[in-house]
Amino acid sequence: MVMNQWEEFLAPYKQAIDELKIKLKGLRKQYESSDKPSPIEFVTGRVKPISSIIDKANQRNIPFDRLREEMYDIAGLRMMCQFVDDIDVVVELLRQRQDFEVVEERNYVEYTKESGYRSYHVIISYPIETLHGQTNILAEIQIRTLAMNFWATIEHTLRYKYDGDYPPEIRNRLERAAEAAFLLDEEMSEIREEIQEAQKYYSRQKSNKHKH
Ligand code: 0O2
Repeated sequence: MVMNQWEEFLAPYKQAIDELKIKLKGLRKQYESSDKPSPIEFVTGRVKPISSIIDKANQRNIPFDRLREEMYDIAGLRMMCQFVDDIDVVVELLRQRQDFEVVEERNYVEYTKESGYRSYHVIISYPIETLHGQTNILAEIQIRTLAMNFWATIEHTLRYKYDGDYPPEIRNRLERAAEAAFLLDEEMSEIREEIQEAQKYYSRQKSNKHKH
């Protein structure tokens, strides 16, 4: 494909990212103006760089005329959560939306990848309005905790440097870091329960005081 064709091909993906970022960030804003704690910490989105699309298409033998159907993550969004339990809440919010359809879910939180990667992937079919009518594109939303995101970001950088072929020392450290991220998530979940119990306790005390 020449540059003009790429621009034309990527235009609906760019539009989808712009729209979805506003919509998903809007969810967080709605939580902020309610009295419920937000399960969403922050949202990011990007259109996959052309060079990465070409690399992935070559690795997976995807012909360019099948990219729209077979490459799910040309439009990619990430929703970061503080706690592991928030991930299920966010996934349920996505399932219930009327403005797109969830077409596939991949649960790498329960089924950790061999690399140590954890994240929940939701693939959606998203309708885009263009001058030539409506067209549906696929987008991938990755939902993960801050700890999962930290690990995945570092591992992704190293993956490029070593082309996935890590020296044993680095591989070992990455495994340990994945365990540490997992433990960090567990510890934080424990603290969350403590906080919620304390909040319940104090609100009970307060209402008792009012009664006497
Ligand atoms: P980018 O844009 O550079 O992040 P699979 O067949 O399972 O290998 P597939 O079919 O592409 O992979 O889908 P999958 O696994 O659901 O999602 C792929 C994306 O998930 C990747 O995109 C990463 O963003 C993320 N991911 C998956 N596995 C790992 C991993 O081991 N480490 C890290 N850091 N991220 C991972 P790309 O294509 O790498 O592109």
